[in-house]
Amino acid sequence: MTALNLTKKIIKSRLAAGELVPGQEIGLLIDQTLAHDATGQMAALQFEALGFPKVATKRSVFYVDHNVLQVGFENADDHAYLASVAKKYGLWLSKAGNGICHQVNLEFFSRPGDSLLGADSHTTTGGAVGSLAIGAGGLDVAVAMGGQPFYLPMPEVLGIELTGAFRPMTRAKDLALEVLRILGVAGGRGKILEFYGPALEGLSVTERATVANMSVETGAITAIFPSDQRTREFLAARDRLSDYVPLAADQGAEYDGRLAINLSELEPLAACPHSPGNVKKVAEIKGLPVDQVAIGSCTNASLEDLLAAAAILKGHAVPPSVSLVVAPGSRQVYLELAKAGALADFIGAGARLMEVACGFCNGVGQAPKTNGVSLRTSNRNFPGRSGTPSGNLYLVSPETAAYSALKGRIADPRDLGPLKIRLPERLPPDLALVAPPASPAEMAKAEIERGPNIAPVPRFTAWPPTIEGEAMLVLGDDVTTDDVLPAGAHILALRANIPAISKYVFHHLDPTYPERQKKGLGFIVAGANYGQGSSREHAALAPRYLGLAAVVAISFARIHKANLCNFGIWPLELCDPAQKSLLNKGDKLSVDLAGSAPGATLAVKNLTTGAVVQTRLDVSARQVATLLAGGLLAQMAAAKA
Ligand code: MIC
Ligand code: SF4
Repeated sequence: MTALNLTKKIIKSRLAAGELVPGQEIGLLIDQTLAHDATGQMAALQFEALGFPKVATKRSVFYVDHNVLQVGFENADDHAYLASVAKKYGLWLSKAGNGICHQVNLEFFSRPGDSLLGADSHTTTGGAVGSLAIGAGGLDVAVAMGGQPFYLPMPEVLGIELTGAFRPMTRAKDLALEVLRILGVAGGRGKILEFYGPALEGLSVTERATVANMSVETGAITAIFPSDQRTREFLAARDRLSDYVPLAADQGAEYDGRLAINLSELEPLAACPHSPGNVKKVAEIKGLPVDQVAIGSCTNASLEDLLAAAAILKGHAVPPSVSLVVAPGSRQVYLELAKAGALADFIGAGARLMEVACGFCNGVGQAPKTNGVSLRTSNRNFPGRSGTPSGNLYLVSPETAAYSALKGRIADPRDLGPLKIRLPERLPPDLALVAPPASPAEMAKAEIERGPNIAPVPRFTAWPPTIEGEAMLVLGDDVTTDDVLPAGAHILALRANIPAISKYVFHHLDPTYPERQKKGLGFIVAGANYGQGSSREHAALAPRYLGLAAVVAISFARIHKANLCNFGIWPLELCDPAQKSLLNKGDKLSVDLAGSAPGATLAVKNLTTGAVVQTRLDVSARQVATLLAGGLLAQMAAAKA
C-alpha cells in the first residue's frame, strides 16, 4: 500500500466523488459547517430556498461575531434571523459575546479528522487540530448543511517540515509570516499545506492555529497539522478528550512538493502595507512611529497571545501618542484574562478593551487616522480594510505589537529578553452563550424571524448562447474581495439584502460602477489572483445582481472563482496574459458560450477594436453546467422540477 500523507488520508475517508488526482474535481462529505453574521444570513436564505428540511451534518454552527455593533436595526434583524433559522433547522448558535468563530470552534467543536466547511476563509484555523477545515462561499456551505458533498479540485499537498525551536520572543505569527514570505499571496494556490517534523513537539495547538489561520493568505486551500500529544493536551484541558484521535502521515509519505523551515532561524517579522505577502524583518523597520496598536482577531487573540501581551505591558503605560486596543478572541479567553489579573495589566497600561468579536479586523470600529500607522495582530492589511483608505497596516505578533505600543514606535521584542507565561491547566468550555440545537418539537414550532433587512435571494436565469456587454473596469493584479465589496459596520449590515449592498460594489475603486453596471451586461478585466482574500460570496452575487456576466483575468483565487461559478459569472482566464492590453474600459465585448466545456478555449471578441482574445474556461463539467444554467440555485431548482 502506498504511504499517504495526512491530507490524503482524510480526503480518502471523506471522498464522495472523484479520485485523488491533483487538479481533478473531487466531492467531499462534510461533517461540520460554520457560518457567521456576515455570511450566515445569505447561507441561511439559500438553505431555505433549497428547501432542505433540516441540517444533515454532524454539527452546524452559526456565530454572531463579525458585526456586533448594531448601529441600526439591520444588524439586530440579521442576528434574530440567524437565531430563528438555527432553531428551526437544528443548528448550534454561538451568540454575540461568545467569541470569534474560529477561536470558539477550536475551543468547543474542532475535531481531529473531521471535515469542516466554513463560510469564512479563515476556517483553515481548524487545521490546527488535524481537521480538514476549508473556507467556501455561503451557498456551498448551505448545500453542505443540507448533506450534499462539497466540490473542489483535488489539491496538491505541500509538505512543510518544521525543525528547531522558536528563540525567545519569536512566535507562531513569525512562522505564519515566514510561510507567506516564501510563498507570497498566490504561491499556495491549489495546495494544502501539511506541517510535520520534530519542531511540532514544541508547538501548542493555539500556535498551530495562528499558522493554519494565515495559511489562506498564501492562496492555499487550507493547512493541516497532525493530531498528536499536543492536540491531546489541548482537548484534555477542555474536558474534550473523547474528541481526540491520533492522526499523522504514514511513514515515508509522499508530498507533491516540500519546504523546510528551521524555527531556530526565524526572527520577528511584519507584513508591511498593503499585503500580507509584503514581509520584512521587524529589525529592518523598527523605529517607525505608530499611531495605533490593535491586538486581537482570529489569528492572535488566544489566551496564550493575550497573556503574553499583558505580561509585556504589566506595570507600564503606553505613550499618549498611541491608541492601544485589545479584543479577546472568545469569552473564555476574556474570563481567563480577568482571573489571571491580565485585564488589570491592560487597563493599567492604558489599553481600550473592545468587545469579544472580529471588530477592528474587518473595519468594524477602530479605523486609524488619515495616513495613520497601525500595528495589528490580525491577518489582512489590504488597502482600506481598516476603514481608512490611507491607513498603513503592519501585521505582527502580539509580542511585537505590545512592545511597540509601549515604545510608541515599531520595536523588536527580542530587546526585552525571554517572557514566561502560565496557562491554566483546565479550560472547560462554558456554554452560557451557546444555544444547542432545538428539540424536534421546538423545531417544528419555531418561526423564522424576518425583519425588513432580510431580502429574498435574487434569482437568475440561464444565459443566452452569446453574451455581449461592456468592459466596465480594467484592474490590476491581486484585486481582493475587500476591493470588490468592502466590509465595515455599515456595509456588513446589508449582507442579507443584495439590492441594498449592491450599491457598494467596487465602492473604493470606482463608486460609479453600480450605476453603470445596472444599465446592461458587463465584463470585468483583471490581472492575476483576482478575488484574493475573503470567502464573501456577496463579491460575486452582488455584481451578478447588477449585471456582471464575466470576469476576464490572468488567474483567479480559489474561493472567489467557485463563488463566481455558483452565481453564473464566467471566470475566463487569459491564455496569453499580454492580451489583457487588448481590452480597454468601455470597449464592447462578446463571448460565444457554445463551446463551453472544461478546459475549453473561448474567444472574447472586442467589438469596439476588432481584436480577439483567447481565454480558457478552467472549470469542471459540473461548473460548466452551473454556469450555463445561470447559477447553482437556478440549476438545482431546474433539477428538482
Ligand atoms: C474576512 O476576514 O475578510 C471575513 C470578513 O471574515 C471574511 C468573511 C466575510 O467577508 O464575510 C472571510 O474571511 O471570509
Ligand atoms: Fe473575523 Fe478578522 Fe478573522 Fe475574518 S479575519 S474571521 S474578520 S477576525
